[in-house]
Amino acid sequence: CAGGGSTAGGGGDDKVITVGFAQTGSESGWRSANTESMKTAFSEANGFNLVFNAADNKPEAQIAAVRSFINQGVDAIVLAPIVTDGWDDVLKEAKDANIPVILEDRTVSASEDLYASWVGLDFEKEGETAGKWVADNFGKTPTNLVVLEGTTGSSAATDRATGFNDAIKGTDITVLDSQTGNFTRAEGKTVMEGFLQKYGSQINLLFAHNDDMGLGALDAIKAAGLKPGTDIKIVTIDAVKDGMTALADGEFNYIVECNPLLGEKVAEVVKKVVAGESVDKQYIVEDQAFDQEQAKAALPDRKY
Ligand code: GYE
Repeated sequence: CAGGGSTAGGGGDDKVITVGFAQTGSESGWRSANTESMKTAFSEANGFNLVFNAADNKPEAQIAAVRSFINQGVDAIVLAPIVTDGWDDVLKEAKDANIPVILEDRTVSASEDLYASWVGLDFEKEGETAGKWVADNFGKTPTNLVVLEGTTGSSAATDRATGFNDAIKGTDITVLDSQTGNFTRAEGKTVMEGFLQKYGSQINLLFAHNDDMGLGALDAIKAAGLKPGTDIKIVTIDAVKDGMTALADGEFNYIVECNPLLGEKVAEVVKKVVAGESVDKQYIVEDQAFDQEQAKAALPDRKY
């Protein structure tokens, strides 16, 4: 692994680039689509040798995976950090070993000079878009809300909460409860069951930080004899196929998109960084939002 600079032969296009990708795990439909997009972009046909690791959403396991990529002497590391904090040491080790790190999806709190670039989404804006819709539609009548948060300490959960809470400030909406469901269907269901036991039909509205937790909550709501989308209105983030189907079927009320198809952009950035070319510190991919009618129209062409 020649430290930095251009490789012999100039173009460098014919040299296979070995990339270690530290994925969070496989918690959601969004994650499956993201993993697939990354594997397609980092294929052999595109000049890559991909070493893939999924850490089952355990931060220590993900740090160990990055450390093992450093020991293997990969050409670049791509990291989808489970949580924001705790990356300083291992990112310094990568830097000392002259291995560039590119973040995808979520980001870290470590100093910017410890990574080359971040390809991600504006999570705060996603939360704000969800909150604005809630405020516009329910903000003027007393409305009780519960929240299913994403993984505690992840930038996706932290920033979505910030954007959402800012947008509902000063409205008649009361947050009855807010707990993590770790971005999974199973935990979304369990936590929603708890909310229903505690608050029953007082709950008017659910905001879930992703589709999967909202989909898990559907089971709990139906089991409690309530009608999702009617008795309890549901707002989520991601817009994966199953979420969009629930929206088109009237069981969800609004979804803010979060685009998981980041692979191509990440691969382009990795190629540039390895070739010693300059890249931006961050690339933010645009998202849209859907109501029930828009979901019906968009569903047939949905890629994920
Ligand atoms: O919304 C959720 C996934 O970090 C944007 O993680 C990602 C989030 C996504 O598990 O479904």
